[in-house]
Amino acid sequence: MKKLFSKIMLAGIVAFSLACSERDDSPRVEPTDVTIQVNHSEDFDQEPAQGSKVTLRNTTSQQTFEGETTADGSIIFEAVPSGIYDISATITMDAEAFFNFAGYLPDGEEVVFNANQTAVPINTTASSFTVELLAGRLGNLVIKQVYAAGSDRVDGALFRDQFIEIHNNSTETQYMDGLYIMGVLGRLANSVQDFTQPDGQWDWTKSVGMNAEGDPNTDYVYSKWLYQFPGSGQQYPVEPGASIILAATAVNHKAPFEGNDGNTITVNNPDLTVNLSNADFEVYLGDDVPTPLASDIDNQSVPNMLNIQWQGTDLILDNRGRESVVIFASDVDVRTFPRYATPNSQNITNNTVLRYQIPKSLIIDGVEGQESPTNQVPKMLPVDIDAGFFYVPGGSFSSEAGFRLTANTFGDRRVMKDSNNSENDIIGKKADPKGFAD
Ligand SMILES: [Ca+2]
Ligand SMILES: [Ca+2]
Ligand SMILES: [Ca+2]
Repeated sequence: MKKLFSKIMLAGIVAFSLACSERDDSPRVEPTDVTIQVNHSEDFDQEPAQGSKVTLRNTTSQQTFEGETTADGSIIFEAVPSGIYDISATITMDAEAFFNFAGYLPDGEEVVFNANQTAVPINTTASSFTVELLAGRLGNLVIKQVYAAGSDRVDGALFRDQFIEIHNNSTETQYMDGLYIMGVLGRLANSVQDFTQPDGQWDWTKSVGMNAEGDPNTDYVYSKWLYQFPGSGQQYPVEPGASIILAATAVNHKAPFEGNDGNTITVNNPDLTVNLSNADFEVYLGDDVPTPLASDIDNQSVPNMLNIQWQGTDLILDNRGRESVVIFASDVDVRTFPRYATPNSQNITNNTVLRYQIPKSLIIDGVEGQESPTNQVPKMLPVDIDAGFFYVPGGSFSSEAGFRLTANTFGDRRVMKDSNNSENDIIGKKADPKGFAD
């Protein structure tokens, strides 16, 4: 037994000596220079990640090497003893740094990316590694296009061709199912009254029966119109970089179509309007209003929104552009939320319109439209939802939409600019369903 052991030992020493015959006293744990390349994932086009903190930890000795990647996303650790290592990389970006990198603001104050590879053999023949940073879902649904102006009263489609487009600005598939879209009620006059705030906006603290946690004026928005997307959970996916169209009425407005009254609805100049026959959703109020619009026809191949509250007899947006739109999610059915009358109505009757009170914290995205910089109504959205506003230079019936700009393209994923300030993010341009502003 002892003899056999010695023979194996001897054979081992001989083999080792042979392997190291070119060098004299190389240690068994031969050091090597190790290169670690840190990249972002495909969501961000595998861009090199500058400033990532990288750690190598020997799983036996616990010896640790740390450093930060340079501009090309790499770092070199010198004289790392051969062995088994865990490799990790991390980078934390505050909201501003992430905006500079991606072109849209993240949900929280900061974003943390991580990469991990465990039990990696490192030796003279394995000394170069690439790791990929991952994070949770980054980004959200954003309102990409608001077409409120409509098209020429004589030659176009008036307001019946209006639509809203919502874009998945995130790194993961999202679902429209059950989300809400709402026009925010604002006062259309600047005059200061005893029921307004100093800027002329409704002072909701004076609404009959107001009872809300926090500030009714700054912590909530109130409904002008309100619809819910249909679906049971995962029926209506939107891939990263893709979008959906919510049409007032999902028909090709460029071509003649038959209205509810049997008469043909037509436009003189098809170039002024849009084809919404392939819209993803539409509003249909034919079963809800006493006198439906002739143009409000129900395209059977386009799912209808769930109608909660409406303004007029279809999804009719303010053609002068004074329209603020928010999308929000709520686990609790919004139909059970408190409702209030505007504070100028102090005698509530059966005919008083009550407005749903929506906590600002539920809002996924919101954009504020105004008629023009020189003709504004009181600000409708809290500044942390939209610090500014957009408008269309052509004004009413100009065929122009508020159109969100492109920030970046990562692989196939087109990312819209979102600084939560429409003044920087949205321009006025001819409406183009699923097109791009730039
Ligand atoms: Ca309709
Ligand atoms: Ca339909
Ligand atoms: Ca936003």
